[in-house]
Amino acid sequence: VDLNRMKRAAAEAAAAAVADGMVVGLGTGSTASLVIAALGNRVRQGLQIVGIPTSARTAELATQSGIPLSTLARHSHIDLTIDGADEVVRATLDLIKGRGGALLREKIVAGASSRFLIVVDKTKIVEILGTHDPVPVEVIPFGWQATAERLRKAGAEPTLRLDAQGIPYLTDGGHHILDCQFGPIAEPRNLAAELDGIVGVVEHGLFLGMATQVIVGEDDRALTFDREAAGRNQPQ
Ligand code: A5P
Repeated sequence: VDLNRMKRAAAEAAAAAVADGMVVGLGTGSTASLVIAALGNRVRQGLQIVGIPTSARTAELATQSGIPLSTLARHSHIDLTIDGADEVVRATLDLIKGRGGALLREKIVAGASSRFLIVVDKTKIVEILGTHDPVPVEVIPFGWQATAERLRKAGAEPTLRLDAQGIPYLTDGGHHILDCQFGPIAEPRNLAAELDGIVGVVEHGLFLGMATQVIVGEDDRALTFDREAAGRNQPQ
């Protein structure tokens, strides 16, 4: 399978959903990077947008692509955010995110957006969250071992994420990430509530009821799945 082709098909379909005058949340990861490149091309052809980046890495990429950037301080309302995901349940559009380490800013930006559009290749589609991927949990470095113990009691097998040099990974917010293997997650809402209640946890990668649309790249085609508007955008 040619993953890049699938990612590009989804990314280009998503970039086409952006219109003049929009405030656009810019996601993080390889698929989101393809969206940023496609938007950069449209900006060069005259599209007028401002981007709100979800990571330092994305801010750099967007700047290189010629997309003007802004902040939530200046634009508290975002029209459309386009981001990748690590796992997607097609029936509910529930997600796991955060393999790229940007989950906290991604969740803040998504929560401030009218529409939250996800771009993935078809390998990300699962029946049940947790099938392939751990849930990334962003934690305060102070006492992270105690937080890991609490997560273990909640059913996780936590692993401290390391960077390429083998030292604990630091997020843009200066936190660590515990990649928490739960196995298939039967009740993601219960788990999200439990994680939210653990002291030392800053945020987790369960994005439930937030995505309004998912575009799935399948070879050269892009398939779109919508979610009803009811009850959306409640960050969990
Ligand atoms: C970043 O923190 C993640 O939430 C990404 O959205 C996710 O890892 C997707 O990245 P790829 O598009 O590179 O798979």
